[in-house]
This record gives sequence, C-alpha cells and structure tokens, in this order.
Amino acid sequence: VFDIFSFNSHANMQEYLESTARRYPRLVRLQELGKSFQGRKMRLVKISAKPDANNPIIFIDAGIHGREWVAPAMALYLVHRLTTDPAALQKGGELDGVDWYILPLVNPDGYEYSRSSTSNRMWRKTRSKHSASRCYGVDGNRNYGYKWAVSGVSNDPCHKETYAGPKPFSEPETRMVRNIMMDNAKRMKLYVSLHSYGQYLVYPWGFTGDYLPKQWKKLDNMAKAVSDAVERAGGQPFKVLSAGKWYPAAGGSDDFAFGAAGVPYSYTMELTEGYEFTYPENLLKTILPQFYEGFKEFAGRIRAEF
Ligand code: 0X9
Ligand code: ZN
Repeated sequence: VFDIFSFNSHANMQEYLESTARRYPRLVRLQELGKSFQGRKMRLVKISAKPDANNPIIFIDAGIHGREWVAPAMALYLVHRLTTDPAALQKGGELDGVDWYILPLVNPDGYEYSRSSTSNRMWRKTRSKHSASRCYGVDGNRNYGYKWAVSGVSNDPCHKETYAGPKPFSEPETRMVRNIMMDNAKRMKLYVSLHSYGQYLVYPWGFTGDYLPKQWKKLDNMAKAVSDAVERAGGQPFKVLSAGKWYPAAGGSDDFAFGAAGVPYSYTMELTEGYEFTYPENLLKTILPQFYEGFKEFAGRIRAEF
C-alpha cells in the first residue's frame, strides 16, 4: 500500500494520485500524458486553488533517473502537503496565486527496473530500445533538444550512464515533459527537476561552465534563499552554482526549460547528501518536510515577482 514516507511502486503512486484527485476534485486535476516506453501511465498532477486564474505555474518533475528514489518521494510529498495542509490554501500560502504542476515520476520504467530485485538497483536510464543497438536505455537528462550532445554525453548506446540517445527527444518520456513546458510556456515561471544525490541546487547553463546566462544573479539569489529556508527548517544547505560549473553536461531538462521554453527560473535540485543513491527510507519523514520549506520559499518569491 501507498505510504507517503516510503519508496512506493509506480502502481501504488498511481492509486494515490487517483484517490487524491477523487478526494479533492476542486483542487486537483490529473492530465493523462500518455505512456512510457514500456506502457506505464504518465500523469501530470495539476493543483490550483482557482483553476481559471491566470496564475504563474510552478512545474516540478522528478525521477528522470531510475535509481534516484528520493526524488519521486519528494514530488509526492509536495502533492500531499499542497492538498492536505490547510495553510497552503490561506492567504500567502503555497496555493495563493500560484498553480502547481507536478509530474512525480518521469521515468517509471527505469524506476521499476531499479526496484526489481532481479535487475539492477543502480539503473539510471530509460528502458527504451533503439533498433540499431542491443543495449537498453537513454539518459533522459541528456536527451533534451537544447544544445543536445555538445558536452558531457556518451554516443554509445551501451554506456550505462550518459547515452544521449539517437536524436533529441528520442524518448517518449522526455517528449511528454517537453510538451508540458511548451504548452504552458507563457505562464510557467519556475521549473525544478528533482534528482539525487549530493545536495546541490543548480541553474543554467548546464551545457557549459564557460559562461553564465545574463540573468544568473536572480537565479543564484532565489536558490540561496531556498537553501536558507531548508537550513532554517533543520536541513542541510544546498551548494548553489550553475550546473555547468559543477560539471558541463548538455541535453538536460533545465537548459531546455530556460533556453527553449523561456522559463525564467529553472533548476535541478539534487536532494540528500551522504548516502549516494540508497537513501535510508526511515529518514524520509525527517527530510521531506525540511525540503518542503524550500518549496514554500520558491512559491512566495514567484508570487511576489509575477
Ligand atoms: O548529470 C545529471 O543529469 C544531473 N546529476 S545526476 O547525478 N542526478 O545525474 C545534473 C544535471 C544538471 N543539469 C545539466 N547539466 N544540464
Ligand atoms: Zn539524476
């Protein structure tokens, strides 16, 4: 059964989303996006106090890398708090003047492969098969069509980590995220892609560390404020810098959101320092609420600016 402070299966997540949408019909809508390569349902969770308003949109996705289990757990915790915490609906709360779009698990095939005891806990990529190769999977976070494959990628389909795919958006999963961004580009003001591990909050550019976007100071300031909020809640601070100064890698969703969809604030958030990919499940109840305070800070700043 689904438990908000556990690592849930994709199937249990879908049940949770369905029951949440049934329970809070005025607050939550599920948009069917299509299916993953192996046929798993992909749904965007839209949470809005006033769905018809012209609110700025905060778009969160998680779990593009199969083994990074903490990321979808955080995304679902956001759904949980936004729907059940009365403070979220109050004036100045997270839902006041802001719409939340959450895609809790971008790569369900890779996630389930990583969960299966007969496969590989460290699986990162999708589970697609492209005809020319005997190997499986593409690194979803090298597959986006902005400066695709110019740095930090492998062209070898058998590379376990960073194969960029045969072409940009070769994966159904990354195409779905692209469509969410492009369909909502006008109103989308913040994009956060949740990953793990190492506690980093990084912003464009990711494809290069040689230079920064001209708006980098605003990106940097917001990230530091979010990090401070998490620290005030008892969590570890984030290391804040541009993704490319950490290490250059092209074809990431953050660069696409910022460079192609024109989302003014775009981040990759790497949760949890210290445990690599196997974060202890029993610590989720401590850290998820701490990170949530960072998302409150994001929402407050987006509301104030847009
Ligand atoms: O390499 C990645 O895709 C991300 N780190 S992870 O360890 N979770 O794989 C960082 C991506 C940062 N953004 C870009 N380089 N565009
Ligand atoms: Zn990752």
